Amino acid sequence: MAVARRNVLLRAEVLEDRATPASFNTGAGPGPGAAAGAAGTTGLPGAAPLVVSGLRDGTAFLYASQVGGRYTTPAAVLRPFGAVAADVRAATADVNADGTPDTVLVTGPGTPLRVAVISGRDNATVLLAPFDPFGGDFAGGGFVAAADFDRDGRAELIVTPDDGGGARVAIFSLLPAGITRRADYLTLDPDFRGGLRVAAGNVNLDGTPDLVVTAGFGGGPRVTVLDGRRVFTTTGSVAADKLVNDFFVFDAGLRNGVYVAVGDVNGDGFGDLIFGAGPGGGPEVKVVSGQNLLILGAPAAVAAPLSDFFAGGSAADRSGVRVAAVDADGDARADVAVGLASPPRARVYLGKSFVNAGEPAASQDLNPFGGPAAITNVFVG
Ligand SMILES: [Ca+2]
Ligand SMILES: [Ca+2]
Ligand SMILES: [Ca+2]
Ligand SMILES: [Ca+2]
Repeated sequence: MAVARRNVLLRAEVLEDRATPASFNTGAGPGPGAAAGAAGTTGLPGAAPLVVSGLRDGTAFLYASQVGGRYTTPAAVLRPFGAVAADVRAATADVNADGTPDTVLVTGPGTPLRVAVISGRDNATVLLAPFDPFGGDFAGGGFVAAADFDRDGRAELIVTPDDGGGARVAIFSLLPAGITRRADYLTLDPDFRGGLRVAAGNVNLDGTPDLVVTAGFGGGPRVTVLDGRRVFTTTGSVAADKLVNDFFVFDAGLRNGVYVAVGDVNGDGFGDLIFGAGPGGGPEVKVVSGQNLLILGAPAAVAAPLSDFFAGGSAADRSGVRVAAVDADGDARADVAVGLASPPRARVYLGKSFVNAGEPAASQDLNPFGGPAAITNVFVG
């Protein structure tokens, strides 16, 4: 069976002439004289796109990376679910093994949960038409990550429910025969009803991406790290299937959950865990060394993070901060994108700009939302 390419629910437009300037905070990073390349849809070779979303109209803005690791103007607006009154969340990875990262999207709260994949080749072709990953039209929203666990070139889709959906993880492969469920289990705390957030990246050095899940709304800042070699076979709660024991990354008394991403920020080969405080908390970002996590254990690694700061410099913002590991400049260090609410924007820090535990002096702010839109949650992926 050919991969479904129904276009009925897709709206994508190329925005090459969209005048949405990005702003640069030039600390130790690339100077203002560094030329930003012409905005294109393919981006810098070796780098990957960034997806920014948060409008409650089903849209996501895709930025292609440009010279110097910059994202200039959106190359496309993705709207695979049509005109839904919900935000969307995204992740990027090569889902169909054509060498180009694709965009995996999931709906937020307020509409029956759907997941879709848009080809990165043209940011228009529907590789996977919207489907219900859990069945039952759960309307509480979800989160997605994408990583190639079985290393066949096709990134798996990992889906977790948002608030009200339980501690559930479902993993799918988009095979030539169609979408295939590879795993579906409860993890972290099977009794928890606040949903999970999810990320994937190779934390140890075995070349297989690992799966990191964190508690959602109402949960403590608890983290589970599942060995990527066991994500298809684990029951979700066996210690031997985890790289480390579960741990708390912020004060265990907090009840906002935590956002998470995985990327090798310091370039030592081990994927690092990038955490963002949940809604209700300040926009605290904490980067924990994957190597320290594995060698020293979680308490020591969390106590001495690679980085720990309030994004945007304000602890007064109480909307939390969503995080993503991206590859803006194609070097060996993961770059970090965060979603901030006041004012709504995404901020991107290049990995090389992390020189101490404070907020990197150099960053780039992106606001694709068209003015002071009333957005409380800015998502990055
Ligand atoms: Ca692809
Ligand atoms: Ca795969
Ligand atoms: Ca691994
Ligand atoms: Ca690392």
